[in-house]
This record gives sequence, structure tokens and C-alpha cells, in this order.
Amino acid sequence: MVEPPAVSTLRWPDLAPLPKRPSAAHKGDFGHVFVVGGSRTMGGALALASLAAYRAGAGLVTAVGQAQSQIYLAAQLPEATWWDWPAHFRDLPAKAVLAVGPGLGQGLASHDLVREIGSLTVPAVWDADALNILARLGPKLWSQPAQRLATPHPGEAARLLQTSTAAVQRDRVGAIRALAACYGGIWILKGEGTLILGAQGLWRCPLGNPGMATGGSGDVLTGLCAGLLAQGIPAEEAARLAVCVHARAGDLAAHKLGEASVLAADILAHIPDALRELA
Ligand code: B4P
Ligand code: MG
Repeated sequence: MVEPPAVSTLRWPDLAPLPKRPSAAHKGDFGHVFVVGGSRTMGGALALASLAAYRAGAGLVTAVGQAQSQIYLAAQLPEATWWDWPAHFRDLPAKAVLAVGPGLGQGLASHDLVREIGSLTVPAVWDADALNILARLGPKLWSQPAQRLATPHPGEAARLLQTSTAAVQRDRVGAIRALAACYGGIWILKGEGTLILGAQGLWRCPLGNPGMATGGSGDVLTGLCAGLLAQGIPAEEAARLAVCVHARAGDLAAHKLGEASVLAADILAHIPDALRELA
């Protein structure tokens, strides 16, 4: 008997397009993303993730950050509403999705935010310092059943698995399987040939380029994942779609600007073109 391939390769643009927006739609139909991050010196990451959530089609985006980082949002995204730290998430609206990590930092206040979010049943995307804190506090932090999608780069994956980045890169398939076995949830292991693992299988995205190895590009992916989830796209499908749209936007940006000159903001700017190719 022939074994099925361990990893299926995703094909662009053969992915489910975004759900069509009804003509009488209102913003409440498309979910409300809360992006939690933006410590004092890293408001840019919060702004990039919030912008990406809107570009993915979320109806409303609230950025949650330290007051000093609000300046990044005010300059780039007047469409977003704002919550100051310390924030509480007990009474979130229906169709809320959390994205936690971009520019979060690892101080005491960040630990408190992450602990509270770990105890919620709201769907959430985990990235960056939220994953570094998860690595420190352990899998029990995800105590409640919830839809969770985690987006580590190889360095973050190594911390979560208490191994080295080189070991993760030597066996990326083994690493993503170990992450899912240890923590549960849906995993995206970033880098060349990003992997996506959930109950439906293991997938590889063949798109993307080294021009995307630039500060802030991971934050754009986090916002994209959350923006798609907020529109009711099932979590595994949202993960595959977000990874491919992000990588395709990165390829379009590199084609236009050259790999060396791509900024995270350029990936963001090409999301609409990538989404249109799906339709
Ligand atoms: P941090 O300093 O924590 O970086 P960050 O704030 O998370 O950056 P950002 O959010 O912009 O990028 P991210 O990687 O999340 O850590 C960076 C450190 O992690 C590095 O110094 C290194 O030690 C380690 N690390 C990260 N990626 C690594 C890798 N591929 N190999 C070895 N070590 C690595 O997100 C970047 C996005 O761009 C992802 O979506 C990714 O898939 C995409 N991308 C990056 N390079 C790509 C490539 N060559 N081909 C295709 N896609 C690529
Ligand atoms: Mg990152």
C-alpha cells in the first residue's frame, strides 16, 4: 500500500476565496478583532497587525497597547479603536477574535495579559512574545478549550520545544508535529516553505521569498489570520489562506521592488492584489 504524502503542497490560487459580502452587509457581520501587543517601544508591530486584520476584511479592529505606543496607530490607522493597558477581556462582543503578541514585550503586565487570554474560550491567534511567555509558563496556560492558532518562527518554536533553532530547522515536520502534540491547537511554522498543521492534515506553502525576512512581516501574518477568523472562516482554512495570501503579497512586493527593498508595509500594501487573485 502506498502511504499518503506526509505534507500536502498548497496551490495558488486554488484556495477558497473570501466569503462574498452580502449587499446589505454591515460591519458587525465581519467580526471584531482585538490585537493585543504594542508595549512602549513596539507600537509599530501592533499597527501592522491591526492594519492587516482590516485588509483581510474584519469589520472592526481594536488595538490594545500601552498608551505610549498609540502614536503609531494614530498616524497609520485612524479606522481602529484603541484600548489602553491594563485591559480586560471578559465581556467581549460576539464574533470577537483576539490576536496576541505583536510588540507585546515580556514584562509583568504582558504576562498578566497573556494569562488572562489563555484562560478565555474566544478564538485567538498567538504570536511573538505571547508565544515566548507560553514557552515559559507551559501548555497548562491554554487551560480552556478554544480555537487557537499559533504562528511561531523557528526561534520561537525552539523556545516552545526547549530545543535549538537549528534542531527545528533540521526537522521542521517533526517540530510542528511536536508543537501540536504538546500544546494542541493549529500551528503555523514560518520560514521558507511555511508549514500549517491541524486536524485536517499538514500543508506546505510553496510561495514567499527571502525578501520577507524583514522586521514586522510576521506581524502582518498575525493580523491576516485574525481578520480571516473574524469573518467566520474555519480556523484551519483561515490559517492556510492567511499564509498563502501573505506569501503571495510578499512575492508581488518583491517582484515590484526587489527582495532587498521589501518592507512589511509593502507586504501589507499587496494584500488586496493577492486577495483579488483568489476571487
Ligand atoms: P524576532 O526578533 O523575534 O523577530 P520578529 O520580531 O518575530 O520578526 P517578524 O515578526 O518580522 O518576523 P517573523 O520571523 O515572525 O526573531 C527573529 C529571529 O528568529 C532571527 O534572528 C532568527 O534567530 C530566528 N528566525 C526567524 N525566522 C527564521 C528562519 N526562517 N530560520 C532561522 N531562524 C529564524 O515572520 C517572518 C515572515 O516572513 C514569516 O511569515 C515567514 O514565513 C516569512 N519569511 C521569512 N523568511 C522567508 C523566506 N526565506 N522565504 C519565505 N518566507 C519567509
Ligand atoms: Mg514575529
